[in-house]
Amino acid sequence: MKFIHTADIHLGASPDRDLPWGEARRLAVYKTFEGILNTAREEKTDLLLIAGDLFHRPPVLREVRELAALFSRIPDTQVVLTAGNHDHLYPGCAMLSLPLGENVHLLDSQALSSVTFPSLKTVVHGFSYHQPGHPAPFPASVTAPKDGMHHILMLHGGDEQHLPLSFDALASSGFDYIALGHIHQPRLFERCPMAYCGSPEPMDRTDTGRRGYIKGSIDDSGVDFRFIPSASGEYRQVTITVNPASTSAQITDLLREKLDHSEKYFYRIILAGERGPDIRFDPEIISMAGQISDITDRTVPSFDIDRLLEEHSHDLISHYIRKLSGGTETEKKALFYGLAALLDPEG
Ligand SMILES: [Mn+2]
Repeated sequence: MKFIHTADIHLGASPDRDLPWGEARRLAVYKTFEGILNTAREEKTDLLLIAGDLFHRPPVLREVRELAALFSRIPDTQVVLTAGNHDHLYPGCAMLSLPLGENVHLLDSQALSSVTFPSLKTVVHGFSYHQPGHPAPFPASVTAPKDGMHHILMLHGGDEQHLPLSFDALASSGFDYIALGHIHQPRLFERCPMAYCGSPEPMDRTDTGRRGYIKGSIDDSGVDFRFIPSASGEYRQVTITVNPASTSAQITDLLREKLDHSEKYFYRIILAGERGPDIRFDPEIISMAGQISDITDRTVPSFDIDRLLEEHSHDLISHYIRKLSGGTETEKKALFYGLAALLDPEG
């Protein structure tokens, strides 16, 4: 039995919508999902598991019709899905109003329920969110029935407000595979057949690193699963350590040289180190170096302490310097921040 495990597709999301590549990112979310369905069709995948947050928000009728049309492209694949915190169900919602297709099984109950596929010798268990939150933890007492069938558990959550999970309890629950969703970073557990597949595309600039889904198989000899990269875009974080001589133009040149300018990569830039006391880095200029989503300036101004003590021997500045000249890195930072405020001609 071959399966694909995905979650957190967030159809309808528009990552980086305020940036020049926003439209391309919006389309990538759709295209990558379409690509997973194509893979399921080409490889005759038996089971497609979608562990919550297929949509970015509860879908409207139009979106559910489009989804049903997409699922009709893979009639030989059984689709099991649950609603997550983003696309939670509610009475009369579009997801519950329209048929999704004969091959599609929405585990719509708030309580754990299941769907059985006798020809696959497989039972899939899961539940759907009916609210945007789920502070109640998943009961540690749930275990897989021992009836000769393969049992798969789908869960969406794992943080404090969304189904707190005990991974230890899940590891000994006896399920043949546990398909987790909600956390966008992929995580394959080593001690047991359990994985967060992660989102197929990064959803925002904090989603750094690779993104994809899980492909696996279960038979009487056991389970096998691996991560398959699928994202057409990737956010990367790059730290530039400046020195007192650095300028915005120099950093821009450095980044132009250092960054991979493939369309695939989007960069979050962190500036660290000591900048010249009269330097203010201009994010607009630095952003011209490539596909830069945001810049965080963590630099501290550098001061010539001996010269300042001499120049300000009779005022507040020298008093302040003496008070904070402890020598630890934290004290130095505090001293420099304070001096920047005290000496700032515009402040
Ligand atoms: Mn979620």
